[in-house]
Amino acid sequence: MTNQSKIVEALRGKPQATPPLWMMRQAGRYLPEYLAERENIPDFMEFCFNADVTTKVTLQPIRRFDFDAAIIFSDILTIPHLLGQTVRFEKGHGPILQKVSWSDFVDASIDKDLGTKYQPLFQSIQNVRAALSAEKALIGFAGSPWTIGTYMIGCGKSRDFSPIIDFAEKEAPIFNRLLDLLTNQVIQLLLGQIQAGCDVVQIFDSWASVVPKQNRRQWLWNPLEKIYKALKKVYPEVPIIYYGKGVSLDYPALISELPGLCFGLDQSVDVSWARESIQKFAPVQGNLDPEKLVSGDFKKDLAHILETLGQGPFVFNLGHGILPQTPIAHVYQMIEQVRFS
Ligand code: 1CP
Repeated sequence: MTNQSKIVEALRGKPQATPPLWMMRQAGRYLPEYLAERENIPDFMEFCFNADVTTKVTLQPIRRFDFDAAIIFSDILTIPHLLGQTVRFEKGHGPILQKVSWSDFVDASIDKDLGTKYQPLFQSIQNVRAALSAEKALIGFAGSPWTIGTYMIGCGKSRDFSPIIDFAEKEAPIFNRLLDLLTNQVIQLLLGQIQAGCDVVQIFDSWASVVPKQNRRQWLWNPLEKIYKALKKVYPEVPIIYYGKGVSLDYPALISELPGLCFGLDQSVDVSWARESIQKFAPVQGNLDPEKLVSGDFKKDLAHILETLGQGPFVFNLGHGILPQTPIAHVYQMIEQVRFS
């Protein structure tokens, strides 16, 4: 059965009278009910693999705000963690990944099947899908191979990406094998998520823009094409959203290569340009600045986004994840404006 929600319809190219909406990182630290659940399970990876709790927190923003889609609660770093590069989160630090020897790691990981280990996630997807009404979509996701790779090689969040680019260039054979194995893991994970009940999938490429122009084909677009083709072969009707932060100028070239792919716009993208260069040919999603949602000064920007993109195939979202310090009252105001203005 294919999903008929407004989001799925929009992502299949049909403009909606009122744009459907959800928010990247909508289940998370700005919500007191999420923080309360986190208190009970301080280990973040343990939290991610507890089907009962991920079911609950995935549904929290739907119950509170009635968004048009739920995004399954997990993290892009579950892949390295399950492959054996342990991921820890320390308060105020972000992720810390274990140091590993890359040639041993790649040799040991190349054919790993993580299907069994992902059972709690798939269970949670089944639970959430069963709890959602038919007009809501359930979104699955993964990081892009490049973005996951930056955390793996940098052993956490990088401020300076030059050591990673150096590694990718100087150790090209091993880096390319790592990207290949991540590409295969992302494919298996997304296929598993769709099989379990996700109606849409999104690929988060939050660090796409640090890739030098001459390396983008190899490090970003070839892996994306492989993922796109593998998913379309099995599930041609399931929309795929590519969110590449800071690389929207590359989108027009991807449209003809990857027909039907939907594009996430970050807050730096000029929406008039996006309408002419992207949305005439492919559905788009975005792009209110998350900082503006914190300050509350977003009415004009939001109106401009709706006016410019609202007539075409469009899903309203933020330009990046909601920030933890965002006042909840502002989220209600944003939704009100999208739905009733
Ligand atoms: O302390 C906590 O409670 C952990 C905070 C947290 C949360 C709520 C992390 C750690 N991950 C998540 C959930 C998460 N991560 C979702 C859930 C679904 C949703 O509601 O959207 C998603 C989609 C992600 C994706 C993710 N994780 C990305 C891509 C999107 C983005 O924001 O750029 C990235 C880069 C990560 C890595 C990660 N995981 C967690 C943190 C704090 C980070 C970012 C670290 C950094 O700033 O680099």
